[in-house]
This record gives sequence, C-alpha cells and structure tokens, in this order.
Amino acid sequence: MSATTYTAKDITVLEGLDPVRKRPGMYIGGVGTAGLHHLVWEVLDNAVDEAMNGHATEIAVTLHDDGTSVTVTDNGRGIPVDIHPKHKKSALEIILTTLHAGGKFDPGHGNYKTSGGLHGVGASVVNALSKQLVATVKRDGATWEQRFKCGKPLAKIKKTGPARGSGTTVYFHPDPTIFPKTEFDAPTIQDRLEVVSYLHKGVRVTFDDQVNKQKHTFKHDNGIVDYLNKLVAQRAAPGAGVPGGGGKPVHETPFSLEKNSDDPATPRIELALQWTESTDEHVRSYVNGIPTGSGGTHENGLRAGLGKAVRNYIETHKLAPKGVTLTADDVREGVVAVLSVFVSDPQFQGQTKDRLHNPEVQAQVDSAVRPSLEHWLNHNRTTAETIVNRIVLAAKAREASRAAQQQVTRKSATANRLNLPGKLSDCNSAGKDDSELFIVEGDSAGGSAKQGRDRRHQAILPLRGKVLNTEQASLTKVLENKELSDLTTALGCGVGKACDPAKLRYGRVFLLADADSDGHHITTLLLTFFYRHMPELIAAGRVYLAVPPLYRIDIGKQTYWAADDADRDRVLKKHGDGRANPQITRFKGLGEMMPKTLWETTLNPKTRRQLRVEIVDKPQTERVISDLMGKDASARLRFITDRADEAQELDL
Ligand code: 28F
Repeated sequence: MSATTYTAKDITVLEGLDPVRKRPGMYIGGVGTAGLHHLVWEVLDNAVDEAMNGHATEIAVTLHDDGTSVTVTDNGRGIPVDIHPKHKKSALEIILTTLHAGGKFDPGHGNYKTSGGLHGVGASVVNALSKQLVATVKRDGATWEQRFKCGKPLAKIKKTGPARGSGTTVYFHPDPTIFPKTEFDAPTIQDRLEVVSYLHKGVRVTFDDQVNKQKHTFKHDNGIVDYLNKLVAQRAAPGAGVPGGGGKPVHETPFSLEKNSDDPATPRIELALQWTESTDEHVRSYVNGIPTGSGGTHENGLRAGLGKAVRNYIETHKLAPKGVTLTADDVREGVVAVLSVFVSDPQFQGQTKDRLHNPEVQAQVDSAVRPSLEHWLNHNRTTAETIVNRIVLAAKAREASRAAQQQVTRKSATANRLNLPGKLSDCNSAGKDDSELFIVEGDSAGGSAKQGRDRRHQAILPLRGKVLNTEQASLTKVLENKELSDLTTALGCGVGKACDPAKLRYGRVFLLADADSDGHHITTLLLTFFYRHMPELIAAGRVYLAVPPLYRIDIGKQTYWAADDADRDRVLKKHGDGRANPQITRFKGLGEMMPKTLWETTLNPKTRRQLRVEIVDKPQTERVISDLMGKDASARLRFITDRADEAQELDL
C-alpha cells in the first residue's frame, strides 16, 4: 500500500464530528420530525445488520416515558472494545466519535451495506446530535460502558461488571438545541419495527413503548409472505379505503419467490404477490430493508417479469379473450405485492432518495420473476385460471368505464365554456398560471366571495353542504356525486388515472371553509378527495388552504384579525394592554363577513395568509387519512377540533 493511500485513509478515520453539529441536515436530511427519527433508524440499522449477518436474533427498542429518548439493543457480537494500537482508543470510541469510521462492516464477505439514501451514515452521527448517549457492550464475559455528550466522550470506556451473553446497547437522548422538537412518535417507530420483522424473518423485534405503556413483539418466520397476508387482509376490511372497494384476494395462496445469492454482484430477491379485487395496484418495495416509496429499477423489473409471465401463460394455453386486448395495466390490476431486494451497492435517486437507480437490477429482478411465476401458474392451473378471469374482467371494465370517464374529461375540457358548472363564477384569466379557484362552503359564503374577489384572477365555486367522504368510494361513486363532479369539471384536469396537473384550469386551487370545526371537517373531506383521486395536484404543489379569520379585534382605531383562539390571545397580549377596551367579534361563518373584509383578510394575495398542502410523510398520511375517514364520525370530529391547529400546519 502506498504512503499516500495510507495517509488519506488515516485522515478519514480521524475526521471528527464538528461538521455534523454544524450542518446536521447534510447527514440526516433535516432537523424536523423525519430527521429526528433518522437517529433511531440509524442505530436500528446497525442492530439489523448484525442480525442480517447471522450474529443477532433479537432486537429490542425502548421509547422512554418522556418520549424524548430511545434505547436500542441487540444480542449480537457486541461492538469491539479492544484498544486501537495507533489511536490508543477503543474501537467503540472510534466508531462513535469519528465520521465514516466503520460501523458498517467490511465489504466482500457477502455483507450488504444498508447505506443508501439517508441511512447508514453511522452511529457517530447519532452521537454527535445527542445531548447524551450511553453505549453498553457485552463481550467475552464482561460488560463495558462509555458515555458521551454531544459526541464527546465523558470518560474512557469502563468495564462495569461481568456479562452473560453478548450484544450492543445504545441509549441516546437527542440534543434539543439541534432539534426544535425532540418527541418521538411511537406509531412511526412501531410501524418501522414491524416492517423490520417482516423483512428479516425470524428476528424477534420488541418495542417497549413507555409513553403509551404498551409492549409489542414482532416475529415472522414467513417473512414477507406474512407481510403480504397482513396487507391483503387490511385492504379487504370494510372501510380500508381501497379503490374499487373491498380488496379481497381472488386466489388463496400467494405466489412467493426467494432467490438467495452468494455472489455480491447478484442481488438477493424476495417477492410475495397476490391478485385481489381492488382496482389499483399496490407494491411495497424495499432495498436493503429501506423502503423505496418511489419504486425504481427493482419495481420495474417486477412489473416487466410479471407481465411477461402472465402473457406467456395466456398465449401458451390460448386463453386470450376475443374482442378485448389485455394491457399491461389490466394484468397488474388488483395486484398486491411485497418486494425486497438486497443489493451490494445501491444507488438512490429522487428528491427523497427513495427510488432505486441501479440499472442492472431491473433485468435481474425481471429474469428471476418471469420463469418462476410462469412455472407457478403452470403448476397451479385452477388458481391461474381464476387470475386470468380476473384480468379479462379488468380489461372489460376498463373499456366500459372509459366511455363514462371520457365524458367527464370531455366536459371539463377548457374549450367548451358551456359545459362548466352553472354555479362556477369563473375568472378572466382561467387557464393561465396567475388564476386561482376558491372552493367555498355554502351559497352565502360563495356570494360574499364572489363579490369580494378580484374577478380577473379569482374564480369561485360554491359547494353545498357536506362533501361525499371519498375515502371509501370508488371513482364511479365519486363521479356520480354532483358536488365532486362539478368540482372535477371546473378543475379540468381529469380524475383518477386520467388526472394530469398540466390540464388544470387554474394556477392554484384554494379550499376556503369557515374557521370552525364544521369548516375543518369539510376541508378534511376535500383534502381526502384530492389525496385519493387527484394526488398529482398535491404533489405538484397546486392545492392550498385559505386562512379566513375567526375573530375581528378592534382596539382603539386599529383592527386586527385572528384565525383561531390562540391567534386572538396573541393579538390581545401584543396590542391590548392598557388601552381602550378591545372589541372582539367572532364570525359565525364566511357568509356574514362583508365582501370587502373577506378580500382584505383572505383573498388579497398581498395581505392574506395561505398554506400549501404537502404530503410530508406518506405512511403517516395514509394512517391519518384511513384512521380519520374510514371509521366512525365521532372520531373524525374529535381529530378536527382537537388538532385543528395541527391541521393548519398541513398535517393533511
Ligand atoms: C444497538 C445498535 O450497533 N450493533 C452492532 C456490531 C458488531 C460488530 C461491529 C457492530 C469492526 C471493525 C467496524 C463485532 N465483532 N446495535 C449495534 N454490532 N459493529 S454495531 O463491528 C464494527 C466494525 O470496524 C462486530 C466482530 N466484528 C464486528
């Protein structure tokens, strides 16, 4: 080895943690809730690696009762504690106090790096961002401990007593000077642990949630097949919000595939797959245990292999129906699948680094899936026949519903003004980027908005009363609903699979509802509609919430507006002391507001507040939406009043 290489390596090893504290976002993607939870994933990944390499069988996570600190334990070999001859420090201390100094294992022994995306930057990053971290190692019959503060050791590693067995324990308490909010979300951790137990079959994963006083154990000897069974059962339950309603499986036993490999150049592939009655396709994919929400080359390989296998089967057995052509979408309609691949050098792409980019993986997954699925179909002829029938049905339904859908899309085309809903007060600049559509609750509010708006750029669409809850509704049901079909027509962008933000007739779409719990409910229903049937509009950043005032506060000659009680109290505290009696008016609804007032407070782009709707955390959004909208109405309203302020933070 040349001297230069040695020096370079040495410098890498000695790199301290200052950069992590200076720019935490570079290492964990941000200091918001997602960044905070990355700390857990980071430590968890190391425990999972130890299990994946066959050294640990148990992983235990504790969320301590204040909700701001976590302990992760595994029963693996324990991080080495021997003193490094050159640095005169323990291996443990080097791992926890230097950047990129391992923690990930020597490559070339059939190990897979979990590093990729934002994961895998190492336990030292967690240490740097924790006001306290305690590492405990059991190894060779002794227990060792070392404590740290903001990444700096408080003392040398100490032997604290004897030990039975071996393993690593890391306790950490994130630094509140780095993270604005240090409360962990128990369900987020729990969901992740459950997924880990599915992706690493046989590993016992426990979660001691001391905030909610609950203990959970996850262990799945059938790995992702168990995961698929759970997903399918969940989606088949009434009110699960599965498009097409009811996602019952159409055949009993799922198809599954497991392809292991000793060659680091060929990925390990696991797949479990089942056709259901649902009209969408649902694939959960993972790369080295990391969720790939935006898919990528492994998912493309699955789709290609799946399509070819089924087509070959249909051709071989001359099962093609007369008069309808089967598309690739028909073949995959209703498929629920879990795909997990382990790649030695994963490349992640996309804004959230959740799409696999490695081009070679596509062909590898394709050529694993195709022969194996075709073989399975040929050996399960009854099941295969059921699946083919289901696919033919999908093709027929598609051709039948296309006519209906085209009608709606045609109606909404910009060309024909006459087809727009009668109650829409359009604006002059419709079709241009500077135009805005306000969806307003009720005719009387619609009247105020119509008078108060800037008609050159602002269109008003009043909706009457409660909107259909679309969480459980199929696209056909949605289009049968007058309010929603008018809305769809006014938007002009198409709905469901046909939704195209480029065709939206307005630059922005605002939801404008009363600042009370009824109003929040309507907003939630509309957001559910957008989320389920026009998610592309949200992704394109075109959906906003308008923020109308709930209070008018007159103090002397000054007028202030407040969106909620907290806002009102802030105004009173800031401007109210010692002066003339404040006059507080609470608006009963938008309808009783003067058009001029509505303009000043809510519509005027120069003075209004607005909130852009974003999906920050997809699994959490899924959970909130299906919890909220899928079950009883009382639970819904409780959320909306309890958490109205949070809803305004775009919790959607
Ligand atoms: C609570 C989180 O971090 N578990 C870990 C090990 C085991 C080894 C290891 C870890 C050695 C040379 C870096 C033990 N014996 N859980 C964990 N368990 N790290 S992290 O080694 C780190 C490498 O460079 C380990 C033999 N080899 C490896």
